[in-house]
Amino acid sequence: MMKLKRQLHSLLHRRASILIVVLWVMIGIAAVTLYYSDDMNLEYRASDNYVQAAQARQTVDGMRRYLLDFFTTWNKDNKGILPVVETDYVADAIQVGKGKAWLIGRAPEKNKHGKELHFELVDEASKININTASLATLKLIPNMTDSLAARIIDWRDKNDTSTENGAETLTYQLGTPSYKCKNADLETLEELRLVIGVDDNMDLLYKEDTNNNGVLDDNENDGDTNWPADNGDGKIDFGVMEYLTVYSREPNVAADGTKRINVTSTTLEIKPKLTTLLTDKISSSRAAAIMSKVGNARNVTSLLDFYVRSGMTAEEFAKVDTYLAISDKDYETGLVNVNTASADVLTCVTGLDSSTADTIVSTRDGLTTDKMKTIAWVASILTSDQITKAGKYLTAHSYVYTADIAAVGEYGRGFQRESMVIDTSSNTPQIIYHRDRTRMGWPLGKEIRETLDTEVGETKK
Ligand SMILES: [Ca+2]
Ligand SMILES: [Ca+2]
Ligand SMILES: [Ca+2]
Ligand SMILES: [Ca+2]
Repeated sequence: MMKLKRQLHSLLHRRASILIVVLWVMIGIAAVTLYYSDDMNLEYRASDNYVQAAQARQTVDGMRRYLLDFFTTWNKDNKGILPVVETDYVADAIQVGKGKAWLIGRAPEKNKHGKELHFELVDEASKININTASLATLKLIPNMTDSLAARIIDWRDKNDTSTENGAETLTYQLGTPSYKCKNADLETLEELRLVIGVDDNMDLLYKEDTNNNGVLDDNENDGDTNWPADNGDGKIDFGVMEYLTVYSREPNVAADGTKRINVTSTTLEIKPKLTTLLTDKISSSRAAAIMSKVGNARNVTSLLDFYVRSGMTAEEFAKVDTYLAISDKDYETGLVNVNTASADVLTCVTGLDSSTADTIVSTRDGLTTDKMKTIAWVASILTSDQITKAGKYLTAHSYVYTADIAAVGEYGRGFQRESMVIDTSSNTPQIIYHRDRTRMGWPLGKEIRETLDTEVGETKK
């Protein structure tokens, strides 16, 4: 009997507790309802933003189609030539359906300390190729550490012999989790995180530019107040990712689809091939004169070297440039484009130094796009020693571009950011890398945000 009483009591008690809980929940719901009914607009806006987020994604897709279309047409007459923003394509506040899009670019020389956003495609040949760069070149990259440079070399080289300060499988297997050193090329830059030590020191990758827009945002210049920690000196300090690529390559195929002639070849058939080319594209008398200069030149090291030795004018060289290569490989990987690389990147190239890099950058500012179509314009800047050492790492062509697309939906709401790498080296341009970077946050700064808000205000009046 006592037991039953106790059970009943406990049951009632529990019921009472449940009732109290129910009451509390109801009061809670009422409070929440009151709170939100204060601003009914909020729920409306949430569903509205859902629609506009979808519009922003559609806008990115529209941009993707626009760019693939653009390069298909561009390739017909200008393969390997850098298209000029605003003249050849658009990149700033482009209306796509109900949304708008921007191509986040870089202008390191015009925009030294990262104050202003710049809109353009990013030429992958404006960066150092992490798979072909020497240890010395890697070490010269701003904010690179000697040990990371050595570890990159060990990560990609096929052997298991550690470079000084480097790390091979033996070291990787001591870690948790333990894995092997890759001993092969990097396929994406994100793969850097697998290189030992990088994941514990992510700062190396992006430094102050945590949203990777090339600009010093407020939180990137306020010291420790807001993430990330930065030095608050009003200048942008980039991580190593800014300077690196895995994509730069050019096909050893001329614009008309024929295989390029390797000017560094010492085989006998080169001479008649070159003579025919020069005769067809320039004239038979000039072909004879040019061949008398380069015909017996041993050890031509690069196109730049070939051009200088040949005694051609820049105009003559422009007529044959697309038919010439410096190897028999299908692709030349990792050449740096003198038309687009920053002084920081050019300084890293074997054989160049920072004062030469500065001269290259200041000289090209005054050049017409026509002059920039070949590498000839650099000949007067470099010493013959520099031509021998650096010439083989330089190009004037670009085939691979990053489109870093930021988009909003109608009324400037909703937001989407996607990066894609477009390889234009075949006749059909292809997207070889694609990444959603929406979670990196708003990359377009305060001004564009305000402009979008003002536009909405005007539309709703
Ligand atoms: Ca290795
Ligand atoms: Ca930034
Ligand atoms: Ca900060
Ligand atoms: Ca700084």
